[in-house]
Amino acid sequence: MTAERYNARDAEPRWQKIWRERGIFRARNDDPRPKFFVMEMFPYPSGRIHIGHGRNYVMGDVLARYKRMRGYNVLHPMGWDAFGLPAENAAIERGIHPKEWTYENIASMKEQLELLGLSLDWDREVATCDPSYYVEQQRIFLDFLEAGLAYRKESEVNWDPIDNTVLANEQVIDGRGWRSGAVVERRKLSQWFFRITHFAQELLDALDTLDRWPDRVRLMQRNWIGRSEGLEVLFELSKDSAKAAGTQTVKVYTTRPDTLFGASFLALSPDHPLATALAAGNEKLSAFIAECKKGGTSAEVIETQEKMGYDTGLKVVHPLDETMTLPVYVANFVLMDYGTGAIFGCPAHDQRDLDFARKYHLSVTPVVLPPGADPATFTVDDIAYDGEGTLFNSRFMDAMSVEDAKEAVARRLERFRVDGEPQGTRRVNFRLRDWGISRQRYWGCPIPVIHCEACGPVPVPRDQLPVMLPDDVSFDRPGNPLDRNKAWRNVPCPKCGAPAHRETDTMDTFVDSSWYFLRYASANVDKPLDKAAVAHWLPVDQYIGGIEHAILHLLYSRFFTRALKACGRVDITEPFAGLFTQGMIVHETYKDHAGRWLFPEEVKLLGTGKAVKVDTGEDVVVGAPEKMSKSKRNVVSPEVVADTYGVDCARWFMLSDTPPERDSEWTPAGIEGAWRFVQRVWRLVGEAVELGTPAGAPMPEAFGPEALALRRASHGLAATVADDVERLRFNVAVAHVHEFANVFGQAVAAARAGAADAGLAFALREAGDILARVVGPMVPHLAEECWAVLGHEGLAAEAAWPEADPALLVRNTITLPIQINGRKRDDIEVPREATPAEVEAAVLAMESVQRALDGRPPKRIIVVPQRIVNVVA
Ligand code: ANZ
Ligand code: ZN
Repeated sequence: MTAERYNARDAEPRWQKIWRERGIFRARNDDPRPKFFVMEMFPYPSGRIHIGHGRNYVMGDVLARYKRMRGYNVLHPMGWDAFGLPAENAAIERGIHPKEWTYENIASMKEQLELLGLSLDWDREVATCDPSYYVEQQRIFLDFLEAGLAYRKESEVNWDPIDNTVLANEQVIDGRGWRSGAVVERRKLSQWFFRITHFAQELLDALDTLDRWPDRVRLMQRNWIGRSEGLEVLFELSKDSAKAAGTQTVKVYTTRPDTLFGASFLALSPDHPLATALAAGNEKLSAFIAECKKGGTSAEVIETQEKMGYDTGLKVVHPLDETMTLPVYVANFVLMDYGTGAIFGCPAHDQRDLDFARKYHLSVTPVVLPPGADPATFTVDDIAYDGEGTLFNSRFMDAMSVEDAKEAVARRLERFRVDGEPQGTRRVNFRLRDWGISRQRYWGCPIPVIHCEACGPVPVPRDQLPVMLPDDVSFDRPGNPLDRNKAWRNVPCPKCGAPAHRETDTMDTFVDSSWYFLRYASANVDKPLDKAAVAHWLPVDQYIGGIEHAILHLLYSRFFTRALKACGRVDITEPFAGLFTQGMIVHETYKDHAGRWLFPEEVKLLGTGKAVKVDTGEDVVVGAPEKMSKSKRNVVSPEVVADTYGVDCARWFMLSDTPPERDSEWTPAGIEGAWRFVQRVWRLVGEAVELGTPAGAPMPEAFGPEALALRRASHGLAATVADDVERLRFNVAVAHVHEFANVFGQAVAAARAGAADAGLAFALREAGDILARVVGPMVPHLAEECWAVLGHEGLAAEAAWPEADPALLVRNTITLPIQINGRKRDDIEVPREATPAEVEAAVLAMESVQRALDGRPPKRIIVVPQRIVNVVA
């Protein structure tokens, strides 16, 4: 008989070795079976992983293993998002070279991932910092450049005036440089951009086709792309102002032309050409504009900073009433790169405008009346009204709806002419900006361009790619070490041969992650972007990752496939057919009295919410469960779990109880429950071996009730877990396995009690065979061990998913007794999920009930769900 206990510590490494040696997770491009491409977002090699990182990999792995058993040619690859700032920080703080730091982390994290028993094709592993990866990225850059999809323009960066260096947004903390503490300024630099806006409408429209993406993610993308339909309106400067300004008109963009009679000012962006022109002779205004540029470039900074304005003294004429004029301000909340860089402000109906108006004592005239409000008394105090309503205080628009008023103004202003131009022009705008990819950093993919004084930016000839990152760099001074590396930087111009210099900016690391899934498909180093291989594997059937990437990464990837298609490099448009965003793993936090965070293994839980330190017995402060993170030490390492319980327990636990999209709490009780379950499966399979028929025994002619019940449950399990896994309802699959284990246990007890006929023996063996395979994707090591004791030759990982016999699929019905006037008269079989009303109707239609009622309607009928039906005649 089988060993008493399942010994995961012995079994897990043994099976992992066998999987590795037989290379069973390697995917071949020429495999004739239908393909299935599943991947999880690749990790940043930051150090070591904890169990909180593992959940999405395990989910992807369950699907990969399941699909393999279903006969698919599965591609389940892994790689490393290996460029980025933390490697440079390690270099600065600890003097270790970014490359060394990164590759060491990759090595140890790879070991940890292997420990989790993931069925990955490591032959296709990529690290984005490897020249064999980024050489193709440089070719792609040149393709984009040739196609006009990459270009150069001036743009703002965060500038640290003490360290004299450009900062990444995450290096700006509360408006100050992370190292120097200096107030960060905005500076203009010439930078590289990808023209993602070229695809704005398409990226938006195609969201409708992504029906296997969460609605939430699609909505976030839709808002990010931010299509809006509005009107460009020309405001004429008053005569004196026009003379002072040297221009006749200012063009604004508005999505609310209906509120024009509520306008109380015009505002220009500090970067608006008119503001620049006015500042030329005006020290105060230049100082104000300089002030606006403090605090960094991130959207967050710009949106939350206090509204500031400068009154230029200029006046514009109201386009619908030439007797009215409005003051013109320069204001910090108007962005130059949206619309026209100028707005009209309507304080009653826009919060920013209202804040601004209150600060500068401008009038607030409501023009949209909320439903049910009284026009005589309605006012706006400190909350602008941006809802629907009826126009008032608006002359020809009075009593119109917002929609109708927008149309009425647009029609009117389209007809008016200013200098021969229509005063109003309908315009569609997108919030989406072109993607600035230049980073003034060392640890990134070099941009393959050489700057020549005579020729301008010249692409590096393709036969000179890759432009390799130099290894000899120092981080002893702030700034980008590539700028200081003369030997690398100074090169002759490829065009004219004159002395020139390399582009020292590197690419945003989001570029690296925008096409790695294509690289997985083309695993051949000589053909890193193989059209045929991409056509074979793409789109990714199931992509799994965190919601934090819902916008940028996914949008950039969707842009990349389109841009590559435009360059003739691939034939696909959408990269990810299915997307799933998993919840996080959370864990309690522990602190000692000195306020130091403690690791869970330093803490002994006493139940009742109390805990003490293992070594000193000192009380520990237990905090609420939070996302596992290194900084709070509330992490569990895969090694510790593997050593104590085995990774199958960890896998089982991560899949249990909580729906996969929700956060799940890691608890000692939970992992112990998983351990007991693993042992239980092992025992049940052992019983099946002992009490069941040998492998391959013929099926008996007939089955008794116990055998039939078990067979129905086994086949039902195969069908329902298949369905659960297909829909990524892993917690439901786990619940179904638990239910089945109970039925299995009862059958074993019956067999032990003497009911062991040939039919039951067959059913027990079948149950063991089915159970071992059904749990295989979730607890793969245990499954192998079970499969082996059941006497099978091959690997469970390569076994076929058990086909459920339709004849045995139990219908999901229940039988309810029917009482009439307190006496049981009959039974009724109804679907388990039938509503009381449905049950009632079915009962009343029964012949026996109709007879008992003798043609009269019942006085009362009471359905006790799942229990009984009482009819009072
Ligand atoms: C007048 C107005 C009245 C506006 C009102 C809103 C409410 P979306 O929908 O996102 O496209 N706007 C236009 N260009 C701007 C810029 N460069 N920087 C900052 N704000 C700008 O937003 C369009 C609205 O945002 C426009 O409509 C404009 O303010 C403002 F009751 O015009 B609105
Ligand atoms: Zn040149």
